[in-house]
Parts: sequence; structure tokens; C-alpha cells
Amino acid sequence: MITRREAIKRTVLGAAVIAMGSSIAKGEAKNPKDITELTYPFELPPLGYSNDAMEPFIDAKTMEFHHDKHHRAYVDNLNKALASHSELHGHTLGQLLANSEELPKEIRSAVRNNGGGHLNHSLFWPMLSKNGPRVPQGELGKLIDTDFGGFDGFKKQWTAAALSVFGSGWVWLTKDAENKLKIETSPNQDSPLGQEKQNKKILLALDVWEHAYYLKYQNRRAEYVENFFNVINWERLST
Ligand code: MN3
Repeated sequence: MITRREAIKRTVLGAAVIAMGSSIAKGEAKNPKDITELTYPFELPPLGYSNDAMEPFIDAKTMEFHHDKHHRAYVDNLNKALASHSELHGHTLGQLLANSEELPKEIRSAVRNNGGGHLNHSLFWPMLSKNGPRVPQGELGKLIDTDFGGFDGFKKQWTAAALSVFGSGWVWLTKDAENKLKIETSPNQDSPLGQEKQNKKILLALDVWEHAYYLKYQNRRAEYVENFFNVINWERLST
């Protein structure tokens, strides 16, 4: 049995670890702050482009529902869960997720699911663009060549991972402290940052929940995944 004071101490330590590994693509997400550093009350970030910006690969209707309804619901439900827990209002999103097992039982799963949903979608939107190069650039391109034997090898493994997710979840490209890339999957709204408290960076994400593609692709997840390669914002993704 751990005391409350110990729990808080662990939370702070865990946060330091996750903060190290939480920064993603350069630019917007760090302006003004990395998403993991934000605190209650949480806000829905703008998409950063119009709903039809990824047509025909991701249709405007899906984008509208996905951002305005689904993502908003994660933000609203996260705020609702935390509203009466003022002792947690100073905790960052990164802290809340890295230490969700130490949260009060009655809000634990709400914070994990909705906080994860908020984090994952906030990372995901800026990773999309129809413009720019269609293959990874710079240092990321080199690492992908090294670890996957080239872009085609990466694409193949990424697609296989995306199709392997049973039910709802995410696919991730992460980089560990040794600069080693890894394709990972997570169920529901879990994040690789929340699962393992280690220095890890998320480089690329793909939402494979049905709500991300069902209006346009119905059950054809493979087609959605194939088309995702037309909207990866390689220019903005960095190591
Ligand atoms: Mn989603």
C-alpha cells in the first residue's frame, strides 16, 4: 500500500521521464507547449486545415466528425472526469497518462481513455498533409532505410501492423534512446508513452479506429491504410 505522498512523488518522477520522451514533430505541437505539458482544463486544438484538405484520401465528412465530435468528446470527458479533482488540475496530460494507475479509482479509466484520446488525436492532426514529399526526408529517411531496409520495407511493415490491430487502436513509429525505430500498436486510446515509462519519442501515428475511416472506406481498412501514405506530412515529421 503506498501513501498519497509517495504516489505524488512517483507521479512527479514519472512525469520527468515522460517529458523527456514526449516531444514529437518540430513546430506547432511545441507552440506554445508540447501537448503532454498542458494542464486542466484541456482544449480541443484546431485541425490546422479545412475538413476537405485531405480529400479524396480522407473525406471531409470523416474529418469533421473525427475532429469536431470524437476528439471534442475526449476533451470534454477528460475535463468532466477531472472537474471535481482539483488536486489534479496542476498535473500535465503527460503526468496523468504516465501514472494513470495511481489516479483515484473512480476516474482512472476515464482519464486513461479520454486523456489518451486527446493526446493521440492532438499528435495525429499535424502529421497529415497532402503537400510536400511522399517519402520520408532527412535523418528520419536515413533511419527508416537503416531499420526497415528502405521506405518500401517500412510501408510493408507499417501496413501489416495497421491490419493486425484487432478492433480499435493505433499504429506508431517510435524512436528509442538508442535511435532505434520501432513500429508499435496500441489498443483503444493507449499511447506508447503511457504504456512504458521510458525515453521514447513518437514520430508517426495512424488512427485505425473505425471512426477514422468507416464513412468512406466502410470495412476496407487496408484501403484506408494505403491512402494514408498520400497524406503523411513527411516535411514536418522529424526525428
Ligand atoms: Mn480517432
